[in-house]
Amino acid sequence: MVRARVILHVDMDSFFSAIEVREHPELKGLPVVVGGGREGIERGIERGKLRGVVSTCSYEARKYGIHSAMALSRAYKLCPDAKFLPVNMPLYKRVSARIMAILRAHADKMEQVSIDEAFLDVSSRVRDWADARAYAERIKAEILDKEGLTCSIGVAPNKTIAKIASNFEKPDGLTVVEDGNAREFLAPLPVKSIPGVGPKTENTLRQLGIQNIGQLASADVQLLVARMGKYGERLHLIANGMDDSDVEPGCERKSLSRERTFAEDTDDMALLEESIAELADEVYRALIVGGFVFRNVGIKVKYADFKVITRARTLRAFHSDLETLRRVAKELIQKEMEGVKREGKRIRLVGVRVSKLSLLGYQQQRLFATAATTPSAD
Ligand code: TTP
Ligand code: MG
Repeated sequence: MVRARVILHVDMDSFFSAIEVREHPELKGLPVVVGGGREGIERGIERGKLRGVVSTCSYEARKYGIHSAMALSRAYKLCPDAKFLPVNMPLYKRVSARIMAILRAHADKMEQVSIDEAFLDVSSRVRDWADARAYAERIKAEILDKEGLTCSIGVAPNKTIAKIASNFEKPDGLTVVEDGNAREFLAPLPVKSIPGVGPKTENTLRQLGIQNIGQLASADVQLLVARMGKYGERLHLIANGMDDSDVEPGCERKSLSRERTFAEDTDDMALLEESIAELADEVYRALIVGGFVFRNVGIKVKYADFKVITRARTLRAFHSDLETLRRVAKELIQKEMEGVKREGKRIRLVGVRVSKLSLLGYQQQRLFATAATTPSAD
């Protein structure tokens, strides 16, 4: 009988590009880069000028140094022979929803954290760590059988270690960290392997002579707290293999927003609309990575006198497309500016925000279940 909790973290391997390779088997084994829109890719390849950023790429393409969020033009320079494909979100969303449904069926509790990633609490379903490994192997086999895709799974007594473990042997990995081995497993890893530790925290820790998790585990907790407050205490616990955060079903994030301050205050409608459209694109990219759908779109305007207004509209149904996001944000700014034009006010900052979020998989299941009675899109 396992007394510790058994948590799985499942993360699909090179998700968007693996789906493309599945759909186009002739791409298997080749460097494949997914990113940008169809127009940008097709015209760009002719002119050698691709527009947009890399969403993801195959492991073969990663050998050339290509990675997510890199400009496509740079990826093209690194590997001109790679196959460049536009993002096909509707397809990836359908695949994601099916995979999340498979995972949900195997867990006491499941927490989807992005379009291709979830935590599963399987404590009541396995007898011991050997059984937990076999359980994770069965999940991998089922996803491969039903969807033709590989994933990596970390099995551990808590969420943080499970997440670190799923990344340990990627792609097609399976890493089991038993509760008794947690500190030993973590010790040699660099502190940046802890989810949430970025360059800033890494730098603070380096100044304290701490580079790997083992050093963090044996550091003086008072010193960490003095430098980093409560977060220092949490990091110390994590490094010692402790994290009692629960697998929480449902959507924790409430909203997503992006804003921009103009170099000079403006009332130029074309510039405002263009900025709103670009901010909507940025929000949309964050929605994709998070696997969210939205039901409320808002804008924020800060005037030259620093007065801030927000305007928002709740839609009748959940949406996940860029067109709706752009259209509603544009209508809101146009409406706001109609009144303002007459007063001759200038604008210092604009922002776009989506709220009333839900997770893609959850919503699609609900939509399928109630398709006959639910009114369609707003
Ligand atoms: P990740 O799980 O971060 O990456 P991945 O699945 O492509 O590769 P890995 O094997 O390392 O897990 O992200 C999941 C998907 O989210 C990814 O396939 C594409 C999308 N995505 C973006 O569109 N932009 C981004 O910047 C990132 C990080 C991901
Ligand atoms: Mg992934």
